[in-house]
Amino acid sequence: MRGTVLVTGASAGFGMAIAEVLVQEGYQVVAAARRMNKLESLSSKHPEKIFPLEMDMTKSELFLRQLGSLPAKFQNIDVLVNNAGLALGVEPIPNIDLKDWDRMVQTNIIGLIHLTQLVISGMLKRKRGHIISLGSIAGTYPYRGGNVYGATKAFVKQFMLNLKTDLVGTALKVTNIEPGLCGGTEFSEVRLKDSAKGKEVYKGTIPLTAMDIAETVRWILSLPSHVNVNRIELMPVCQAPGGVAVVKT
Ligand code: 8X3
Repeated sequence: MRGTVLVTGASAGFGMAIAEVLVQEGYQVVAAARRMNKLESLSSKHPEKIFPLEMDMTKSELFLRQLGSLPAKFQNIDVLVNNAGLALGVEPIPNIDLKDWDRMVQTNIIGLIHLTQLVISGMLKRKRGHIISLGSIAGTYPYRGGNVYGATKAFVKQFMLNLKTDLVGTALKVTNIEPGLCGGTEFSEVRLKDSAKGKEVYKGTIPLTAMDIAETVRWILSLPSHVNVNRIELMPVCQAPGGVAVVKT
């Protein structure tokens, strides 16, 4: 067994693909998310290797108890994959819903930092561990309507770089993965609050897939113990980082 991985947001998309790829790779996985039915069907495929854990990223006050309730063989987390996160809304300011902003901050920032802090203490004691977060290109490149979503991902990027800096001199690794346009997940359907419009986003493109991200995680974890990937940015060939806005009057 290669080690124990805790993947948040494991009920779909990136999280589910990462859980499946890492099980193939010889890890055992704690698959965390709100939707237990999805986690249970994932874990039924690999009952010895995947433990479903009900976890809502907006309820960080429960994390300590939830981690403490894990079966003994899943207690020592070697790799934390902070995948849970969401975008809500695509409208530019001021056409936003403050509840959406709060939920993104609560999930993408507060939940992530609280869980990371809890898991790191065990990693430091065991002198072994890797924190991997799913950031986004939106944390680097602004775009209209990206407002708080992009800002949460900029936070994640800087938090991960600062975490690496605080942990230098230990054996722990820290990585931020920053994907661009990625299809076949619930991301755009959640963001647009509309399934058909969410699918429309990818028409005429060949986006990244959840499997591309899972393979990136597999590669990062395969590197020798002295190599740390601080940040890795991925876009599909059909996307580019350019696009500085100019409005002519
Ligand atoms: C979202 C990336 O390119 O879909 O994290 O806005 S993109």
